Amino acid sequence: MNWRTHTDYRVYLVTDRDLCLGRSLEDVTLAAVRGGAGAVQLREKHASSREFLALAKALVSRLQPLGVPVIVNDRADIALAAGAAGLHVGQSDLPPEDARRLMGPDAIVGLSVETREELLDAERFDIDYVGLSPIFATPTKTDTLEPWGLDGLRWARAHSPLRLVAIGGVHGDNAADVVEAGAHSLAVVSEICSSPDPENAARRLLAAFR
Ligand code: TZP
Ligand code: MG
Repeated sequence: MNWRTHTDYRVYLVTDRDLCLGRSLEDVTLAAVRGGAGAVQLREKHASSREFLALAKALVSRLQPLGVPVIVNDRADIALAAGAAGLHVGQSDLPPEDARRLMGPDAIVGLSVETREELLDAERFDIDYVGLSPIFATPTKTDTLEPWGLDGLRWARAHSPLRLVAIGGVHGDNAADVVEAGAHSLAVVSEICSSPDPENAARRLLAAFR
């Protein structure tokens, strides 16, 4: 499986176990994949390394045989040890060139960008996508800069050749507007993790592309 050429990013689930309403991450993630999520980022802000690795290995063994890459947030060591398909880094994490060197030429590497300058600068890296963060203000992550908004997203699409992953405040009812403004991918936490029906939540997001 060549993850860099075959991944379907249209619905990109970013996990938060605290928002899963008591259900297991595996159950929520598998339901999302049944609904059409084509990429999953494992994002753990409080887990120990051991716990993070165990979660990553579990998701890799369940998802990657289905053709869905597991992209680990921030931790190249966990991504490599788990055999994950990729790594996602932010502006204060491992620099993208080091992330690429560690992960190798075939891994997915994604980068968060919060400003127009960071977006334009990202073109010099060998990365698979940029996460435009945040599109809208969201209670899920509050330590963010000014939201891009739909106008900022349109500007990004007009000024960057990179694959644009829209994240932050994306929900079923605004998904079509976000796609229309230029997003190649809808990345969501709460819309899927906190949905009573994660499968249907993913399906509804996917429908925004038609
Ligand atoms: N990065 C930028 S916004 C965000 C992350 C991880 C949280 C998105 O969460 P939600 O619930 O989809 O708004
Ligand atoms: Mg980070």
